[in-house]
Amino acid sequence: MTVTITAFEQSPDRGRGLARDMRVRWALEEVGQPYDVHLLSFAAMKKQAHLSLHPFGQIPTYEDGDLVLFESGAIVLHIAEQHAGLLPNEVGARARAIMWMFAAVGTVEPPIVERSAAYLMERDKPWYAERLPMLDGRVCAQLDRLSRHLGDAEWLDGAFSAGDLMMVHVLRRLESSGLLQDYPNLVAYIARGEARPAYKQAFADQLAVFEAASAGK
Ligand code: GTB
Repeated sequence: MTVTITAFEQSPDRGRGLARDMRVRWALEEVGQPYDVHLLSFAAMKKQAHLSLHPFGQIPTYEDGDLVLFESGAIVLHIAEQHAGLLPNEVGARARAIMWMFAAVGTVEPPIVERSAAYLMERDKPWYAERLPMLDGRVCAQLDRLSRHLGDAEWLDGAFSAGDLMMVHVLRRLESSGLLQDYPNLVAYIARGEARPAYKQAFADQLAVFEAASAGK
């Protein structure tokens, strides 16, 4: 049975690999699992056919036979549990890798998403300029701590894991923010993630979707 995931028919990030299907694609590439992609418009995401897979009407989803999952973190964890390569075998190291996945989506990502949402929805509002330093401050508080933890290490806890995969992708959303420049070790950490062959393949595949959709317009 082939795994099928869902992704944007035409991603609003214009193929920069920032939408969350990228995490799932990257994880599948890391473990060598082939997959199909079902592309969806915003309208299709809110139709019953997709809501029956994802109650919040979003991407990505993951289908493998009878198993249907949503939430990129849960999907990546499932992939990592099914295949070797993304989680260590030793119980403690495995628990810590999963802990970093949660840290990525539960601690580092929320202020980044809040900042992006404010830019998208409030940047023409009179309060935006006043609010931005507070949003930046919340993001940087987490970057300070993460940067201090990472130090000169290659990855967050020993070998590359699903925790790094999630964290690198979360941080990538800041690439055009200007906030990463004060954290050269985080910039290098992201670059190490992006240099992985599995990342490159996943990135190329999602970019090809965007380019094909743009060419067909
Ligand atoms: N917590 C869920 C998960 O991790 O899977 C969040 C899923 C989610 O937010 N999905 C978004 C979605 O389906 C796409 S990734 N949105 C459509 C909707 O809600 O109607 C979020 C995203 C979108 C666009 C950019 N971008 O343009 O840079 C980045 C990230």
